[in-house]
Amino acid sequence: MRKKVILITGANGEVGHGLIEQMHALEDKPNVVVLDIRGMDEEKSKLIDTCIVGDILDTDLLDNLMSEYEIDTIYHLAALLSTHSEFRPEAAHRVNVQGTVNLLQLAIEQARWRAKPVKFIFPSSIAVYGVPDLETKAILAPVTEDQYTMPTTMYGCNKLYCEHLGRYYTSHYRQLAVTPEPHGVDFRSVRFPGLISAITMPSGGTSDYAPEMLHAAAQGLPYTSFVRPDTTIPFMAMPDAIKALLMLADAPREKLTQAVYNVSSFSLSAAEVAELVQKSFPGTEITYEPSSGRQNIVDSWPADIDDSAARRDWNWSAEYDVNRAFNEYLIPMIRQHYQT
Ligand code: AKB
Repeated sequence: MRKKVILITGANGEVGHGLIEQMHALEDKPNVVVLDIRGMDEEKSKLIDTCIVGDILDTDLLDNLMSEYEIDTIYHLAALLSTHSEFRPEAAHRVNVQGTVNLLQLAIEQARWRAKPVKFIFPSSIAVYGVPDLETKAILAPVTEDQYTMPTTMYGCNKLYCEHLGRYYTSHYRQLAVTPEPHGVDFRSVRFPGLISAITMPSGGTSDYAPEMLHAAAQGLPYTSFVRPDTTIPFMAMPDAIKALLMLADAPREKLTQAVYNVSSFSLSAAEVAELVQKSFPGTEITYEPSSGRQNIVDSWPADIDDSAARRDWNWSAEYDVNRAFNEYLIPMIRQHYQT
């Protein structure tokens, strides 16, 4: 018999770490297998069953997973983020799109073997949006899932396309076959705003100025922001991001009316982030040297997103508004992390 497991790809990133901790804290702990090209930090390795060091583009490796495990749910977190993807667009396409197709195929194969759908949880991003200009951004009401999906980055294009692939694999895969697939992929996606963790630093994203500011201040370092002070996008504290993934994975299938859901908690300008950071770490020097390329990317992301579908279908609500996020999570945890 193959062992029943949850598979997490890209688990050594900031979302993966949070997810692994939460799963480990569950009374009914699942068996967790992680796949990450960088391996797993030692401390987090203790919380999982198996770590496979490898590439989601390695189809032999994925075939081996097939024979060893019964995979019940896949959290497919592995991706190159928006800034990194702009420097290596074709590599980003391979990892972000072909990697996702490989995992979707693994899910389909698994579903056939176990005669039950495999849940496929996919973090998407506000990078799927492309607001045409700052005038439009200034007057936009919170955007719904279907508005302004005209991304300007390779990462945004990749995420948007993979959302569609997930919907396709769930609802239309092999639609012309004589015998339709009775079981398949149960794809569910959340579109995250910029995420801020007190513990881990993101790398290669374009919303990174907010967590970078906070982590620099907590270490007594000055910070130069690569976006203007008025730059505004939605953010979310990491515990809410993990909560969203787990809630969506647990939601009854029949309640879900769409494949992709916005989730949101608070919007802040870079200057407002700086003010909150300086309140807790007085004297931190924060300056602004906008880099035109990255600025344009963040300017194309909406200032706020509408998450009413997630609220309606699976009772989503963020636990951390801006005050709770800073006063009860980010500041105390980051102080502990850096012992300041
Ligand atoms: C990035 O900046 O690329 C990510 C994202 C908004 O998805 N943090």
